[in-house]
Amino acid sequence: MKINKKSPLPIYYQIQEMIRGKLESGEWPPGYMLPSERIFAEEFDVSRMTVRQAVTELVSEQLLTREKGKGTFVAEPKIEQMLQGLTSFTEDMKARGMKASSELQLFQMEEADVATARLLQLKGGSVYRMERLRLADNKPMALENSYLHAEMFPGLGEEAASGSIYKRLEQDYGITIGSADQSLEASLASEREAELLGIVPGAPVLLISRTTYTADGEPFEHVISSYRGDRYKFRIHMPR
Ligand code: 16G
Repeated sequence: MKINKKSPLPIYYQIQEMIRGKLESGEWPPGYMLPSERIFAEEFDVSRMTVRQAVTELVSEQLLTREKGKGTFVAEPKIEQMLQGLTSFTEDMKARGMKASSELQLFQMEEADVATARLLQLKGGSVYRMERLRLADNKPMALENSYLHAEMFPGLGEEAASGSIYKRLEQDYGITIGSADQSLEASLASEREAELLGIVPGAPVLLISRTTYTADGEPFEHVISSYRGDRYKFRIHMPR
């Protein structure tokens, strides 16, 4: 493709449109590494600054990602998640033809803090605390920190964390999952979250907090999850 230096369209814009074209046609698929700024600049006989300007805008639109010391890549498409309907991570991924898996970071029984005890309406003070990195097709998507009502699930072991916890609780403990209250807010990845999620510290994450109830209205889990802001998009249908 040629840059038209006589065109009234700014050069950086022409480069940007050329890149957009390659993304739309699939010629540059997700994960593709873009040529370096230097090569781009030589090819189009423009300054590196101009190339950088074109690329920076596409990075801020999240169509491209920059990885320190590696280069600029075509971004993976975001997973679009409907907010209606109470589903599990495993179900969500399955519905997309993706394989859900988990890496267990922590599983222990502990005393609930005041806020968690209140949310779970605990009489005894114990919860199972479970921290799991959730992966889709082996790529990290979210870090989940769950607190489960310990008295409701006696003998729950660490192996329960490897598959779908919802399925396990329904099958082995006979609960019917009924509803959830959920909030969603913007946040920034901490050092630890970033390392586990494969993003840079301070990158945007979506913080979701969910309290889930059985069909009888008993709260059984409270979960705080950080979802990768570059991989997730939530959608809701709002009839008026
Ligand atoms: C979802 C839920 C989480 C639940 C998990 C169960 C959020 C925002 N939502 O990720 O509350 O514990 O699904 O998934 O984290 P599983 O049945 O596949 O283990």
